[in-house]
Amino acid sequence: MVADKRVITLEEYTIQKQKDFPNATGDLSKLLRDIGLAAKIVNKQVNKAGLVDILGTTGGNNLHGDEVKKLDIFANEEFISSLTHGGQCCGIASEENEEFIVINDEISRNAKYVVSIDPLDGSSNIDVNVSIGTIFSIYRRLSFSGSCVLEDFLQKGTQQVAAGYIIYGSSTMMVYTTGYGVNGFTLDPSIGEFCLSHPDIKTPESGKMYSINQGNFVNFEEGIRNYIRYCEGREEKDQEPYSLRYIGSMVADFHRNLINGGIFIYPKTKSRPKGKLRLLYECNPLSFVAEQAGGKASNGFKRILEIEPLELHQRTPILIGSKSMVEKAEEFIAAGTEAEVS
Ligand code: P6P
Repeated sequence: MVADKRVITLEEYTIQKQKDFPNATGDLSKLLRDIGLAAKIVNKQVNKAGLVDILGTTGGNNLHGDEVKKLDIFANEEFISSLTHGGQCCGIASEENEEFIVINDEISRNAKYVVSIDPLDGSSNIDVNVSIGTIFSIYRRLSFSGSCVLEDFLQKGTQQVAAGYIIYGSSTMMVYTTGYGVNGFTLDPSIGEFCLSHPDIKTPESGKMYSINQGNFVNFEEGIRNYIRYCEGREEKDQEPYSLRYIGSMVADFHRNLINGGIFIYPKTKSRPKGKLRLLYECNPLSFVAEQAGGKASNGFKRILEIEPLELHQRTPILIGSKSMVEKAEEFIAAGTEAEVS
């Protein structure tokens, strides 16, 4: 019998998987499809960014002082619109908005999910045609009904119901987990559907690539500097040097390491003592995906998913990727910390 080569779309997949959960209402499936819809619309603009007047900046800066690119704003508005009209989400925390957004229409007001999102991460790469991405995290609300509240967003990463990212690269992919493994869907522009292309992704136990902004070397703690020296083959004679790959777009670096093996590190520095990357809508979602694919994610001392969020835009240092590489880096950090203390 000829194997069934028919593609499975994101919509079909979410419906199929829903059958595995008798109590499933279909709300999460619809929410994931709402995210997929916004991703397709953003993808269309990203792919022609050089041709229309959405390149360049708005001339403004976001609340974190980062220069805001027009595509940032477009992506933020698109995801907010899709989530608002989808009716499955009662609130949104976005990297582009200082406060969380309450979705208060009669359908969404009592929806059971909230979403934290970085609508377009790595946007400094937009004008130079480097891959960028969207990162999202979905939680069940803690408040019972009516308008969502801050506590609905300030939940540990272990409480995520689903999380994932879209990478707008040589192809556009949506990769996500609901806690039962990781699956990747590639956008087929000819039919306008995300199609299952990478079922049950498992990240290699180790790898030969490390991703870090080595330009900050002098500002890193000793343990990180020693781990970099190890990656360069200087620490142990039988250690083959790794390759340094740093795109400056977390989703792109993370995705490459997820598939091929590797480690991404954004540690604390003298100027950023809490790190740069955001816990709620960058580190928690990618850490959920990493762990579900057999990898690891920590702040050097503690599992990212166990960090208690205290504010929406909280930053954290992060080491994420192949399990044995993260553990090796943690050993260097621990040794470096001991040396500093002694
Ligand atoms: P740096 C992009 O601005 C971002 O948030 C991540 O996507 C990326 O990994 C990191 O910052 C790059 O930061 O300080 O190395 O330019």
